[in-house]
Amino acid sequence: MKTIYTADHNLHHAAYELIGGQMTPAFECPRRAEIVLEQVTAAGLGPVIEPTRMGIAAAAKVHDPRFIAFLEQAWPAWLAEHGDSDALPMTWPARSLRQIEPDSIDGKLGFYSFDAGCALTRGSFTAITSAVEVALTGVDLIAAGERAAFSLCRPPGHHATADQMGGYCYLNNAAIAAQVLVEAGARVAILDVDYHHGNGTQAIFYGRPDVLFTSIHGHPRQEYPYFLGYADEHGAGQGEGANLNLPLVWGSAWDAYGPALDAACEKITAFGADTVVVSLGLDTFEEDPISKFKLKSPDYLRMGERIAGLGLKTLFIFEGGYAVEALGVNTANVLTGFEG
Ligand code: SP5
Ligand code: ZN
Repeated sequence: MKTIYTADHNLHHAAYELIGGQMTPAFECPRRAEIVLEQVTAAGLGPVIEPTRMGIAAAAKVHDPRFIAFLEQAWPAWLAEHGDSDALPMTWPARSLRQIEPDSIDGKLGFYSFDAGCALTRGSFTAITSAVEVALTGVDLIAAGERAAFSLCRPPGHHATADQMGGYCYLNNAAIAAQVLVEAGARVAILDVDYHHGNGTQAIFYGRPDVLFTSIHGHPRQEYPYFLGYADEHGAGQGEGANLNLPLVWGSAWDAYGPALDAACEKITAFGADTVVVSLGLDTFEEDPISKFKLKSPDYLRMGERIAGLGLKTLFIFEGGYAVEALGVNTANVLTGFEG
């Protein structure tokens, strides 16, 4: 299958994140995409192509245009206020507070985020734009008749909601791709295998019957994003039944993960999907520095085989995974297992 990639992702490089009370070098770093590119190439999975430069107009199909405008305009405002340091929010419109967008750049950063995991830097918006283009070029390949494609994008997307960034995610690459596929006539299911619940993707499609969201992730009682991802979230209104969460406890290995993946795949088949968008996070790996599942490198071959067993058009979209040394091999293993 083809991999879509551009070096533009390097323009987004946060210096630090606050984790466990310490300023720590950002886990979501450019090297992640580089090592995946190296290993996808080494595995001989197929050509690597540049994205088509179509811009991000399609992002407004799932995101609030005011949020997109904020992302575009935040850096110059931050630079004028604070100088050339990473733009980070520190105050949020939490339960007792008013939900009104302020004029202050610090206030806007809080208004349009749900955590402090999303630094904006000088080149971030260009990288965010390129990630959407990488995802949408994958859509174009599928629409043109390819069975599968791999959108190797950074920054990731699945935590981003219609109007909030969080969890290293700014625009929701997978949700935008799924929406464009739906509008092209596909019946779309999303399979989110990132270790963290895809709260943004779930929220975007929660009231809709036409897109199925399925996710296997660390249990929100224990794990980020803490406030969504429970098993009793089935969808709302017209979307009732089109959401399936399969939370697993810390320490889960393939013996628990494999049956959860089977359950997600059975739901996708019952939904009658003809296309699956895979939010491909590799932070389920046993050596991931911020996660607590125990998948091993060969398990990713089995993951790819099981996804191929759906027999659907498949768009893989890169999400998380922070054990950088093994990240390339683990990603290539999913795609190799899929190709069979
Ligand atoms: C796309 C994606 O994978 N985003 C993940 C964002 C996670 N941010 C919060 C991480 C909290 C980690 N806490 C465990 C610390 C282990 N020392
Ligand atoms: Zn993750």
